[in-house]
Amino acid sequence: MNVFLVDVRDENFCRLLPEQLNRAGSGDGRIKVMAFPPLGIQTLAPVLRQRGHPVRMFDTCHPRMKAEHIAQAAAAERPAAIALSFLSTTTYPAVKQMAERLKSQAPEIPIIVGGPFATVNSDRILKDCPAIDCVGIGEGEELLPDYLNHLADPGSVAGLVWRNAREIVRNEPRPVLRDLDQFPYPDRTSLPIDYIESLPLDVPAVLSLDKFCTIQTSRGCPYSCIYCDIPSLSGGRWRCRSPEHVLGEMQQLNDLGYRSIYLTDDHFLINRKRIDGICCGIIERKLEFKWGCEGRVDSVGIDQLPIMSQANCNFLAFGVEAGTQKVLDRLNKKQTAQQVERAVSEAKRQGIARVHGFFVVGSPGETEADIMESFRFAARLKLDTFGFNRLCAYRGTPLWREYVERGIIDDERDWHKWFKCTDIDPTALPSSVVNRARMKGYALLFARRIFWRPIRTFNLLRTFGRHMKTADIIKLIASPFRRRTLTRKPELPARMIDAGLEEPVRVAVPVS
Ligand code: B12
Ligand code: SF4
Repeated sequence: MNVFLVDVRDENFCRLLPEQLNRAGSGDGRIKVMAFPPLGIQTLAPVLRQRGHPVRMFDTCHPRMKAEHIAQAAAAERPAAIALSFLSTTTYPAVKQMAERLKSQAPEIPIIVGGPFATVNSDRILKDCPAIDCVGIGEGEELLPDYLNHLADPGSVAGLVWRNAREIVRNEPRPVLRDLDQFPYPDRTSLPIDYIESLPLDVPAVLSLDKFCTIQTSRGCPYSCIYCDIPSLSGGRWRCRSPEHVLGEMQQLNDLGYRSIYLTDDHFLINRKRIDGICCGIIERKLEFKWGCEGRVDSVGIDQLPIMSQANCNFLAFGVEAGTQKVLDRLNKKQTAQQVERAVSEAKRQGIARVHGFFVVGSPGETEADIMESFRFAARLKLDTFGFNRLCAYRGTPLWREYVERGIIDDERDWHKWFKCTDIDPTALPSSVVNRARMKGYALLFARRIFWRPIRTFNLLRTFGRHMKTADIIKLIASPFRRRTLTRKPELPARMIDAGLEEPVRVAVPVS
């Protein structure tokens, strides 16, 4: 059965490569986009084909794969179903618009949606958007083929939430996949798009023009940081592919000419033996690509940094989050500043070229002094790059549930929104104070950087300089001091709107 697989993009996280960087333009109609590849549909396409279903893939970052083009193709080709894939809350309005457009053009073609946000909000999506016929919960490898084989009998498809006349039916759940080695490798060749390794910023921060792709070698995470959806998506369990299966895919990527690979695992550094197996394989097979991953600072994998470095790992991102134990504990991070220092130093000592720190500001209970301490902490660490984002609450996280219990969020009316804590939580500092502290913090961090680590700073700028115009590098450095304009901004909770409030009522200023 013919099926369309569509990755619906968040426009804030993809951008066509600027013309002047498109040196390697081959003139074959392929386009270059600064974005992560759509690994969800790339993963599902070959599984569907293996089960006998022809697939056509679309990625809406392509200028000729927008809603109108997909609607035209659907009207001409009449696929048996259209599957829309998307990751986060921020993309839901685009998905809704896409579904409405496709439905108006081809009403008889069923539309199924899936991905992390859809998994957490299935019933509500169906109530909210009549153009969407059903939602697939969780992993799609078995669910989607099962659905295509039972289009006339959706009640028999485990994991499906669907509309039966006006009633929304939630079928029995589908167990999570046990054997992740059983599936074919993702299809990275069908889409006419080259994905460029970049930072998702509002200036074109291209990291390299090497052939780039993502790979997922494990799923899930057993921790429970209050701002993270992953434990609720994975049931708090970590599952992995065997090193042999991963290496088979890596060999294929190497042979296809990929020279830069990013692991999108939620927690790659969790199992020492497995890291060892994968890294030894990369070395033995003489695979040529460089790769990067994310992990916790307290992971056993920190002991594997020497072999990771030998196996061409050149990028490692740690969730540092904050420089005070008080804030780390409030975030339920279950890590200490000492563990952060050890992990970052060890990564640098072992020669990992770029070590990145993710920080958050504007957490509940955080004071201005805490924010400044996070910046001072970042300045002490041997990090190469860092990002300080405002803490946000997404549905499915412990923080969201806390806000529902505290009466800040109305789950029924606010489910499709996401919030900056500073905008809604009276125990968080006001946005204006956080912005001011963040600018001050960045200024301090940059000054210390240039003074204490001039060579590293110069090398980093040189990396950017390889593919970026000087004007853009200046814009990039200035970007923390400018307001970023998102195409979709966080909203306010329904109760605050009812009460005509633009800020939470702060009865007392939080003290440290
Ligand atoms: C890599 C990644 C990114 C990359 C972007 C990837 C991309 N393609 O553009 C970057 C760094 C840019 C990014 C940015 C953001 N991300 Co992000 N990201 C991830 C991460 C770590 C992995 C995604 C991935 O590669 N998965 C691997 C593929 C194979 O899985 P998949 O796409 O989910 O597909 C599987 C299933 O979902 C299902 N499926 C998928 N599609 C369909 C369709 C149908 C019909 C069916 C039945 C099934 C199905 O089958 C697939 C195979 O099993 C996830 C965490 C996670 N584990 O999901 C967070 C995650 C999705 N991101 C998240 C967030 C919040 C964001 C941001 C909003 C962060 C921010 N404030 O800036 C932005 C928004 C980006 C966007 N919407 O495009 C949250 C979403 C939570 C929420 N409720 O919204 C997650 C869950 C992380 C978290 N800690 O909670 N992200
Ligand atoms: S932030 Fe990282 S460590 Fe924390 S629950 Fe999410 S994936 Fe796990």
